[in-house]
Order: sequence, then C-alpha cells, then structure tokens
Amino acid sequence: MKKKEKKIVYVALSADILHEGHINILKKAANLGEVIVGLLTDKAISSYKKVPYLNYKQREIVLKNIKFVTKVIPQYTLDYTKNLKNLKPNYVVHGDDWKKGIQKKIRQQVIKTIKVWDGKLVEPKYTKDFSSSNVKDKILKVGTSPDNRKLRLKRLVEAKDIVRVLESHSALTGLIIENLNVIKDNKFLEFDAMWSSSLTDSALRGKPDNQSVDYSTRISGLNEICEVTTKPIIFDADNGGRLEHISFMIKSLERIGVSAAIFEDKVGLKKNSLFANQKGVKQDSIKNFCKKIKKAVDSRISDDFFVIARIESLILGKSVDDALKRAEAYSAAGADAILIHSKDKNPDKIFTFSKNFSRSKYFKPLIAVPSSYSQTYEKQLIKNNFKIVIYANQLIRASYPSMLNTAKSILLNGRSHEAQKNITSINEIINLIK
Ligand code: SPV
Ligand code: MG
Repeated sequence: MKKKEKKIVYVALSADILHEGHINILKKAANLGEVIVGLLTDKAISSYKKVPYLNYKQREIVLKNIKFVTKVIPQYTLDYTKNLKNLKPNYVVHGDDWKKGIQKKIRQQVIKTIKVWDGKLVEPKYTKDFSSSNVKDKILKVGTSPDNRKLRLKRLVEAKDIVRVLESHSALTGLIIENLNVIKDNKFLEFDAMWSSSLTDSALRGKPDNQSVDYSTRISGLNEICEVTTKPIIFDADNGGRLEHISFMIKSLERIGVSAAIFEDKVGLKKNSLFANQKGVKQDSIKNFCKKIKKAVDSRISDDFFVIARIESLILGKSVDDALKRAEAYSAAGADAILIHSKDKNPDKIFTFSKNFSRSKYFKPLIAVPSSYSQTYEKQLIKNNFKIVIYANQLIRASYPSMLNTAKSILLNGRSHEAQKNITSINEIINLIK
C-alpha cells in the first residue's frame, strides 16, 4: 500500500520570547502535518516591531528543539509569499490576532497566495495574555541592566537598515525617545537610541560647547536618563581629552551601560563643528588620533562597546581624499564605525566619501549627522551605505523657542492665560510620568 504523504504546514514566527501561545499554535499545526517554521529574520521583525532580544541563530536553536517542529527556514520579509510559493504548503497556521492591525494586509496576501494550490489558512484563537509584546512591555517596566543596554546597539546595527538616534539632554527627553512610536505605511517607526550631545548638554547648562561642562557632570546627567529608559546611548566624547584619561572615561561609560563613544579628530580648545568660523581649530595628526582610538579600544571591558572615530576634515575645509585617508587609518587602528561630519547644505561630499570608502578593505559602518543637510531623507542615507543617523540637537532646539515665547507672552499680557493654548495642560504634565 502506498504510504500516505504527510501534509505540509507552514507557521511563520518571530519566537523571541517563547511562551504558551506559541506552543499552542505549533501543537495545532503538528496535528495537521509536518510543521515547517518560517523564522522571521531580525530584519524582517524590525520592519514591524522592535528588534528581537535573541538573534536569529539563538531563536533557531530553540525552535529546532521543539518536538512539534520538523524544520526551520528563514523568512526574510514580513510578507510570506516567497516561502509559500517555494513550499506550497497544504496549511498555513497563524493566531487569529492578525485579522486586525499591521499584519492585516499580510494575511490577505497569504490567503491569495495559497488559494492557487488550494491551501488552507487555519487560525487558532489568539491567547491574549501571552503575547510576547506584552511580556516585553513588562520587561521594559522593570528596566534594564547596564550590560543589556550596552549590547543593544550592536544588535540594532546588525538588524536594521538604519539605526535612528535622537539627542537626549534630560530624563524627560529620554522618555520621549523611549516611548514614542508611529505607524506609517504599515511600518513601525521609533527612535532606536539616544545621542548624548556635548552641544546640548552644554546648552542645557547655559555653557558654550567648549568642554566647560566636564565629563563627570555629563555622565551624572546620563545616569538620570538611564534611570527611566532602556534604549542604547551613544556618547559624544569630544576629542577624548588626554590620552592618559581615556581609559577611565570608557570604563565610567561602560559601567552605566553606554553603548558607544564617538571621538573627534580635533585638538586644542574645542569649538562646535557647526560654527561657521573654524579659525584656530586644528585637526589632530593621524598618528596621534590613532593612538587615542587604540587606547579606547584597549580599555573597553566588552567588545560590544563601540569605539567610533569622527572625521572633521570636511568641517575644516579639507578634501574628501583627506577624510578617506583618515577613515582607513582610524579603521585599521580599531574604530568600529566612522562618523563623517559635514556642515554643508547638501550631502554630496559625504556621499562621495561613502561611495569610495565602501570599496575599501577597511570599510566600517558609517554614521551621518544631518543637522545642516536636514533635507536628506533616511532612505538616501541607507542607499549611500550609512548605518546610523544621529539627529543631534533637535529636541533642545524645539524646546527653547517654545519656552522663550511662553515667557514673553506672560510678560506682554501680565498673565499666563494667553500662553495656555501653546503649552501642555497641567493634567497632561501630571500624568506624563507614570
Ligand atoms: C554635538 O551634538 O555635540 C556634536 C555634533 O558634536 S555637532 O554639534 O554637529 O558638532
Ligand atoms: Mg559635540
């Protein structure tokens, strides 16, 4: 007698925090036939929700060892079509929660695709109390350890097309970055990390951006941000100060859970790079700056801490070739990523730089700070090989005119009533912090 062929059952999963709900789905799927799990890659997951805690390999090992699962294959997009067309499964199984929300369109596409070979969609009831997003929200409420936070940047760089970073100069701005997200074109959008800026840390304290605010003061401000957030932090280390002090700074940063420090290749009294007049500002020699990078790399406790070199050649009117020469040397000295800074109104030069640097054997992930070339879209940066975008000062620039206008309005009107319409209500501010 001919052996009856087993049916193929396809289940797409992220399986980051595995719980009873997943087992329920897999068990039901196994009752229908041989279960092939399409495991979403980190990239596929980050297109619609947060980057998973566990990477693809770790999640794959867990799933392969579940008795209901026959095989695990990668699913590279949220869309199932490619895997479904290859496998032509008899069944697709998914919890019924995807009938609404961001996955609704994906579901419709699945139904359309499997109809061609008469495949069936089976949708067990979604186990409400056990969504992994719920579990993650609970973890967020508990907070995070410095080590967990520190490791996150590397995971994001590996998983995302571009890591989106916004300046945070206070715990309150940290909370905005932590909690804000929007859905646009079926995509989940949020800031991935915080930028601890020397400019905005100084402005907040009414001081110029010339290292008048010392590292200890800035790091103690960071502590307050760390208390109420979990996202990674990139620290603006200016030029790192004296070589002999660098290892202490790196250790202090790592201890509180900072993920990266960016060192700029300038020497002497510091001036902010966006100042039109850079007279008197000097760039460091390649040799000397490489020593600093090497010192930082050798001082770190964890390899996951990023030491980033920031090149100021374009700021100081030097050529793209000069920047390229430096990028290769800094990369060879151990820099994990390169920030190519510019205060031009357009990104032409940094794109020429990235095109050439991408061909180099010393290529490392690139960072852009689009403050002056603010018309540039993230998608252009991605196309030009940038991996991290830092919005370096927008939150403090947003708050200043608002505070100034409110103060002015009170003076001009002899009361606060007129200012009310442009400011947060008392109720809102009371409820802002839970
Ligand atoms: C900062 O934000 O402090 C920076 C970036 O270093 S820039 O202001 O462009 O120099
Ligand atoms: Mg700075």
